[in-house]
Amino acid sequence: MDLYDPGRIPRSIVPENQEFPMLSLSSWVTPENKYYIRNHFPYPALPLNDWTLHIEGLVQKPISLNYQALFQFPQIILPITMECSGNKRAYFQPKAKGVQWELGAVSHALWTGVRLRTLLQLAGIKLNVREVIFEGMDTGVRTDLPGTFRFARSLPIEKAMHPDTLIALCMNGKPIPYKHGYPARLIVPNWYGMASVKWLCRIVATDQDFKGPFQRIDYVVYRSEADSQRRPVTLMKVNSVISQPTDQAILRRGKHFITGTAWSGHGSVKKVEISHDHGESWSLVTWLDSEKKYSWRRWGWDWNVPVPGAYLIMVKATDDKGNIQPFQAEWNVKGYENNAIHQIQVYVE
Ligand SMILES: Nc1nc2c(c(=O)[nH]1)N[C@H]1C(S)=C(S)[C@@H](COP(=O)(O)O)O[C@H]1N2
Ligand SMILES: [Mo]
Repeated sequence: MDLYDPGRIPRSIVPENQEFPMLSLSSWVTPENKYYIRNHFPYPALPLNDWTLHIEGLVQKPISLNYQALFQFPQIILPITMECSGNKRAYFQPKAKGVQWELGAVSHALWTGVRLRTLLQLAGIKLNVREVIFEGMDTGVRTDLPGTFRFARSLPIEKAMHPDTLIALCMNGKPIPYKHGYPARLIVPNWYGMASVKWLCRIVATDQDFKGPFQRIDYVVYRSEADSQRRPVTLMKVNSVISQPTDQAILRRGKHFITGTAWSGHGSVKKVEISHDHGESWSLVTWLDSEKKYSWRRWGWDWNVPVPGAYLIMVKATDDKGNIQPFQAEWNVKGYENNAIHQIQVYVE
């Protein structure tokens, strides 16, 4: 164990919600004991030897596969940045209800598993299928509806058949840790984390629109109860954060290396700019990681500051589709998709 190991930052105990400590960003791949955790329900009971993944609904022949059987298919490995759509919710003004995530409801890991489409083709998915539903083993109650629910989400058929949508079995080269979805979880690159259903038990192909509460009530962006322009949360917006120094830090005069990371679910991050003069001038950062599909890119910037004073440091990312982070995020009732420019105040003495 390292002498200094901050672990994760708790945001709720049951269900367990914890952030990656962004200030400790030091590797491209997030270590397993720091990867953020986001749960809606208490942890499900651990499946012992009888776990099987069922694939049914509009297919020629429903199939059931056990853990060992899934390892017999070709294994794909992909590095992927996963961000909770509630990341940075704590920074909305006015406040938005829900877990008050600051900077760290985002992490980056290597996921290994089977292409979902390989399994759907094996089951003989029918031509009229429009959505594929994924059910987790975790269940619990909600405040807005009577009854017990399972965490379940659907994907449009095009995304389900995408070659990089995986039924993952390993995270960072080892079986997925229990808290991250052992024995198998869905991994949906580029989408916010809610799509990547953990503790998978059943996959159902359907020609209907899935109406589960985690599809229709949660993960929908709207500005007021009366808003008729509602849209589902899907791709991660271009976003970036400063990992060091931290907000309100007191620094010595001289040289500092400002670091952070940037990502986008719309493409790869092309440019990160930093300002220390309230946004009057912007400088390009230096990349610490190369450009890689689905992955965040850490960056650094040498700041030589001979003059004492208070400085506002801001960082702004642009992706290859031309999306740029806004100064202010689009406020919405549920507090999703906050990709506002991250700014910190530091004091040089
Ligand atoms: N079964 C199940 N899958 C789930 C969730 C959940 O509560 N239950 N939370 C989702 C959300 S909102 C996010 S952001 C990611 C978080 O994955 P992690 O806990 O491995 O970081 O898992 C998703 N998959
Ligand atoms: Mo999430």
